[in-house]
Amino acid sequence: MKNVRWVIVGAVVLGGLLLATGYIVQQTYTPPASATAPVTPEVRQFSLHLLVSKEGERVVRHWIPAVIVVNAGDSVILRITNGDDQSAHGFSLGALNVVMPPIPPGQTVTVRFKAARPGIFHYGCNVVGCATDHADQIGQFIVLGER
Ligand SMILES: [Cu+2]
Repeated sequence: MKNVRWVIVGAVVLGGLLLATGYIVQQTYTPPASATAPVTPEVRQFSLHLLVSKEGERVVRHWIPAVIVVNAGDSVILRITNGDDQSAHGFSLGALNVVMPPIPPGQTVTVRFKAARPGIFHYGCNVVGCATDHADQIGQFIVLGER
């Protein structure tokens, strides 16, 4: 009988704590404005570089940044620099109809376009045969938004 009484007291105390905790969490939690506000299209600018580096004896080229994230509807300005002083490289983000002619060594070009639809797209060099690592010169362009 004594044990049953302690079990009941424990259950009442535990239930009270859970209710108080739930009440406090409910009273103090407010979602951040960014989670509730509608996304307003912005103009987003990025500098994108095709950088040349060495991995051991092998010369490799990487787009930096390798991932660009924008919101659907944003106007995007890309300043694209070919950091390779030996050969021309291009830029293509075909899924969003962005295709640039070959960029001479060391040169920078600018392109402006609208991130018209959400998705995960790939960009890369479109000068076939530019270098042995041509196929590795890729990056991701992520457009956030509801489909
Ligand atoms: Cu290339």
